[in-house]
Amino acid sequence: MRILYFTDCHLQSTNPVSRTDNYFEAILTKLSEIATVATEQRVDCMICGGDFFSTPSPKPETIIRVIDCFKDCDVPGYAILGNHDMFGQQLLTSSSGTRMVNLLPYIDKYPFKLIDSQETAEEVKEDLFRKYNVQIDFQSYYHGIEDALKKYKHSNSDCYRILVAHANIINKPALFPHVVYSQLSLPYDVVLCSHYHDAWGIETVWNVADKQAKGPGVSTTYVSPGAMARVSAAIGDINRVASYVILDISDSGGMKIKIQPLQCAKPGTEIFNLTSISETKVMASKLESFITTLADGSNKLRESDPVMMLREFAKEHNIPDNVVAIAISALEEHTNG
Ligand SMILES: [Mn+2]
Repeated sequence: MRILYFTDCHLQSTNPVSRTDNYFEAILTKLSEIATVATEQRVDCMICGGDFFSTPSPKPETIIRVIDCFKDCDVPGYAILGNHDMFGQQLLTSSSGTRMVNLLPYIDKYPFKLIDSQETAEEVKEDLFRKYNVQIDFQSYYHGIEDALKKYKHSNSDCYRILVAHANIINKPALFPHVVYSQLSLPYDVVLCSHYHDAWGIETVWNVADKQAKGPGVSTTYVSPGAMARVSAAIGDINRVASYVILDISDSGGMKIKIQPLQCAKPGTEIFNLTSISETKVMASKLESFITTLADGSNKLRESDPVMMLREFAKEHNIPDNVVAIAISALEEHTNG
């Protein structure tokens, strides 16, 4: 069985401030390439790990363009919902039924079946998967998903099990809610990662001592291709090559996993406004040194109101309000010890 996996396309019709190219068209070109690869490589299905859109209310013309990208592709698609696909991290409900994402299951030509299961992973029981002795559990995003994943318990099974969950499943601890590979005790053979945009690559954790062993459950392979979208102009986004995964489970039980770069993805240096990034860095370092001066407080500054001084400094240097707010909270944190 061959599966094409990609995640976090963050399709939106407006251009992120840091991008200099046409972001909308760039993502659609990537989706067209996904459709072509799926057809040419004759994969059995495509899976998207969530955050297909940047909003739960994409415009109708955005939906039409997505349908258009996949019009010549008859490979079945499945997608879970990421935090960007929903409002208030809530399941699709009738009260939120006016959002465009809620209408997608009713559009025959929409190329992805949405699996909105949140609090427990839902096994999608399709003949396609059973034929290959593969079980795929899908779990859309919800608040607290990472903590819940740490408590997952499953019975053993003799089929290959794959988890697709929109959560920060990462390979080392971080400051945001997350679960690291070693905290998961799962019977999954493959975990397809999403949500966290950086790419960690492919890492196998062995569940048995014998590393030559083969068959379901002997190891868990975490596959992190990174987000297909590059929105933020953070270093990770500038350096990352947008990629997808080809997962191949052979009838004899062998598994091959490859992360493939998208041919159409341009280098980060060609799509971001690097001047604005360096200006932001200079601004941030100016603010940082000013905060240090205030926090040291070894002179008459101690007698003054540091927040007021910071505001004056920001005004003088045209520093945006959101940056000032971060600086003030950092200053208060520092002052309060
Ligand atoms: Mn996300």
